[in-house]
Amino acid sequence: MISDFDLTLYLVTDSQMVPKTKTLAQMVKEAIEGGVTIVQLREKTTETNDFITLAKSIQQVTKKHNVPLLINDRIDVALAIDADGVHIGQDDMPLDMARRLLGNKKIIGVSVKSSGEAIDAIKGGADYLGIGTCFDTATKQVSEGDLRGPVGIREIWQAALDTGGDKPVRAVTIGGVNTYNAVHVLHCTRAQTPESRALDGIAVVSAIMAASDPRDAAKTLRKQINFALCESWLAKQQRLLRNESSRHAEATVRQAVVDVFTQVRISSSQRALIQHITNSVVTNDSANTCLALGGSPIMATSDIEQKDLAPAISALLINIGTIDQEHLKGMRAAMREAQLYNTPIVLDPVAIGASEFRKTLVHGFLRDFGVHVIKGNAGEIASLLDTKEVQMRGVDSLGSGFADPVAAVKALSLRYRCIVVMTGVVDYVSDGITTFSVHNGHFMQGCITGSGCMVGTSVATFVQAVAHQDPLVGALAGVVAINLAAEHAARRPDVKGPGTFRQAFFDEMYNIAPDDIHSEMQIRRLS
Ligand code: 3NM
Repeated sequence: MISDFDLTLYLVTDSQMVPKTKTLAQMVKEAIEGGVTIVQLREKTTETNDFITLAKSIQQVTKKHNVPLLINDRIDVALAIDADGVHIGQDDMPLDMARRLLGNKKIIGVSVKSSGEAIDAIKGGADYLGIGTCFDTATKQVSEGDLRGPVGIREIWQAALDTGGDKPVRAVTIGGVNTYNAVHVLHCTRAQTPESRALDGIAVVSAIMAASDPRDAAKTLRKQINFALCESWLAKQQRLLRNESSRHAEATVRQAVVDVFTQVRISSSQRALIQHITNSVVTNDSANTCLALGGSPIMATSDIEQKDLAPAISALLINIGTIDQEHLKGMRAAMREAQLYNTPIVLDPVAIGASEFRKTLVHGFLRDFGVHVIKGNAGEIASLLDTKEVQMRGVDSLGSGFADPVAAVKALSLRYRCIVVMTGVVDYVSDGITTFSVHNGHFMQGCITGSGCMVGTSVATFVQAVAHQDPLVGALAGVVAINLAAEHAARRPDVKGPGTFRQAFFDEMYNIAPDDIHSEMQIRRLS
């Protein structure tokens, strides 16, 4: 078995995408200079002789740069030019025959679309897997039933890892992967065991082959991959999991929450821009919440301006409360751009259980975009988990909630590889490994409309400060800060009911100080 090759950025060629001014060999050369680590020559319609000539010209480039060249499907062509290996699909020559013909010194990769195929390929001695199809793609005809999304890809990856045992199991994913979604794909496909292992890389065709500058495209992709595999909080979490299990000790987290709160407050001369696309009931209250807590709200909903806004934004809050087609377009555009800058997204799936439309829409969001935080009440979390344990009526969660709330938030967090905040009389905040409960808050919050949405704003305002270090702490700071402000407001003698509470609530959000957080925060580590 060969394992000394680098799958980080895997280019699959398509000569039909090459512009008239360039040759395929030039494109491959530029792509390698930008950071491609392995190349697969894929020619579905080229005659054998032309294929061999083309393969030789590409091989000159790959050899010079010390990058392996694999041939798609055609073992005869691979043998003829002494390529580094082949990539075969399920309908191509069987793996054992290919291995007999090529021997043990050549790389053989196999396309797999299911756990069963992955298990067979691993048992059969494949050197790596190409797991597909991640997203829809214009490059290859893929039936809708073969689209897996990152969560589906992860299930296959996990099955491969479970089968491999001591064998070095390696894989990339393919299909619609590009600079916008590379980080999300690599995050969300992380297996649970061992130690939330990530895929070895991503395979792309059009993201490089159809780019006007393949060098630049490869460079940006490498930057995103590096972020996902080395610099992001999930990469850090993976490293920590290996070394230390008590990183989220309660005392450490308490201090970290105070620190994040202080950091957001003292930087108010350089307030972080918190972009909201939210519902029409709470827009004004959310903007005021953000401002009072130390952020700078921006409530731009049109899809047309998201590209311009994205570089300056520190966090994006998406709240589907009063969703319509225009807002939906704006939300998708904003999330797409946010991904390019690795800007944290806080998703509030308001009343997701109320209609099929909302459910489909949110599941589409979670398939296509990586969110840092999902915030919802028990009914919304239940709907996302596809359980009827907690029912909803309209925007409200009914009954006493989950029998095991920790298990619920952990399950959702592990499913989407994000922080989950579940609001209620007691709030729960989890990163899938560690879960905290928050016992601050006041029943008056339930007497004004939009108090749940304000928690979303608060979480976005604080999580941005530590989104790539420790978003669990940022989310906790957001939940604690707003709940403590509610307690302070409700205690005031001038508060007589919802109207005066609402006014006092904003005052107290503005007045709350790090010392208050330190002395009045009520959090408990539950797992
Ligand atoms: N194989 P793009 S999808 C060559 O699912 C290929 O196995 C796939 O192209 C699979 O990066 C695909 O342009 C095309 O979306 C991927």
